[in-house]
Amino acid sequence: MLFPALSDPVDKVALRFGNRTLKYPQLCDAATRVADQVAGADRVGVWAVPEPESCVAVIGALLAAVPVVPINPKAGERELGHIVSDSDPAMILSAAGVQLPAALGDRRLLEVDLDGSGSRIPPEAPEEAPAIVIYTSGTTGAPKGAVLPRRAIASNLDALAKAWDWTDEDVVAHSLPLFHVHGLILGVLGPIRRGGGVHHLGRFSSEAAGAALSDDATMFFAVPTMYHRLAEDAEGSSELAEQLGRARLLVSGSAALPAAEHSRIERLTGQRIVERYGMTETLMNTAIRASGDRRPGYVGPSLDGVEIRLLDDDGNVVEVDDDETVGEIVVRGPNLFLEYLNRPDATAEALRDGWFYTGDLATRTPDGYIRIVGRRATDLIKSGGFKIGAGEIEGALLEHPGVQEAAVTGEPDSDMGERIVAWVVRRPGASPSEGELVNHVASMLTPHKRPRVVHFLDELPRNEMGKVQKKRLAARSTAEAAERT
Ligand code: MLC
Ligand code: AMP
Repeated sequence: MLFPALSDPVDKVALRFGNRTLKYPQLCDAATRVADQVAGADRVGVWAVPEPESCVAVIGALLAAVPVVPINPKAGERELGHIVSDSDPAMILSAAGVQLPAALGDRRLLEVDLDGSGSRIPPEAPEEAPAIVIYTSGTTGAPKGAVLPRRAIASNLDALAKAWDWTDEDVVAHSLPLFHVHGLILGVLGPIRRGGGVHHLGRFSSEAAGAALSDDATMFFAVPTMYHRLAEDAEGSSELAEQLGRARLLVSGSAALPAAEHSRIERLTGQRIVERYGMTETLMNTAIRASGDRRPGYVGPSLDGVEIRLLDDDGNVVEVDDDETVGEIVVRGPNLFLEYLNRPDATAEALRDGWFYTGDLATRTPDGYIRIVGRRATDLIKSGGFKIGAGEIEGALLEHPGVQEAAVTGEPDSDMGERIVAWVVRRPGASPSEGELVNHVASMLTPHKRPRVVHFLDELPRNEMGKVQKKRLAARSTAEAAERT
């Protein structure tokens, strides 16, 4: 059963978004109502605004065994069009009064009623049934829909609960978006599976995070960009530092937390952040245990039930756990997704003999601690914890009439981890500005995929095969940055 706490709901807060709260009995009624309304649908979309309706929609559809596609409400026309045509949802569930964009076409809209009440909780679906389809970027092309079964969600949340002593007494505060694994599965379904609370802050701010931890929250989930901003603010606010110090657990994930940031938070707040490492397709693979050694720069040992191997360049298993020999992380276990929707080719490439090839490069210590040192693909960028494919942005830039050639790289950024940089050759006679190109990408895809910097060049550096030499672009950018300082 995915949500045992809904079978016999107790009178305590399940969801809190600002001053809107839902207790378990109301959540159970409203979600059961959604389950009645979507029953029999092949798949439904959820317009994933950070409001309780989005959570009720997802939980209700899961009760009805109807697979859910959470949709980024800021997704641009191109991305929305792709998600809707690829996943073909029978209807879109949303909060009342939301204006849905034309790119959703003529999909039926269903407004979630928080005061609704349904008949009864339907019988539980089989463990292998698809539960959630999450769109995730690759190096090229449009995002792929990773189909996660109920088994992956349940087993992974239970493994995390064991790792973190996570119980129904915990309230998880966060301000993560509800259309990715981190915010939706860990940050909403996690607490509800435990029978605990979710405290969503809406938009991220250090002040809201501090206030939640002074109030009801016991755990805080965030990406490294947020911890960077918290550390910056806590430098000047002993009140914030003290509030962060009250947490039972501060958890970081979705991108590498620099060891220096880990130490800075510890110096300011007395808290040692717990890191975990995962992916859309695998959910969480490793985690530092609440009672374990919280080593900066390490994402901990594998979670219970999850097998991790490191493979060298020839595909052989790295047998030495010396924290020096680097290999690609491949993963096997109940946490894995089923497939990429409509993409058997991509599924076969990523999932071989039951092992998922993550593309992440790492070392392992003799006591099993994984240290992530890089990534196979240079065309994947992690910015603010969002995974972004360079090819997707290049494609969008090339659709601008003023752009003749485009290349996109990721560069180190102290706030975002990596920032998206575009290199553009303009068409003769055309002179699109940086702002125009940034807005073009933000509206076609989504604002978080927009380049933060655009360089205009006469030509892109290419090798004899005609391939753009991105390393030379990155070197050029580093040299320019050095000149500016
Ligand atoms: C800016 N904006 C624009 C714009 N420029 N809108 C339209 N056109 C433009 N040209 C808007 C944005 O929409 C946004 O609005 C606001 O301006 C600021 O945008 P931003 O600069 O992109 O946001 P920023 O403050 O930098 O965001 C930082 C952040 C965010 C950390 C809050 O990156 C974030 O939420 N990251 C979380 C990513 C995440 O959850 N990843 C998990 C993936 S799962 P508004 O209204 O939105 O503020 C995974 C697996 C695992 O990785 O292991 O967890
Ligand atoms: P996504 O596809 O958006 O789910 O992103 C998954 C990727 O995020 C992984 O393949 C890693 O590259 C990265 N990632 C997630 N958690 C961590 C972490 N704790 N440290 C380093 N990288 C991470």
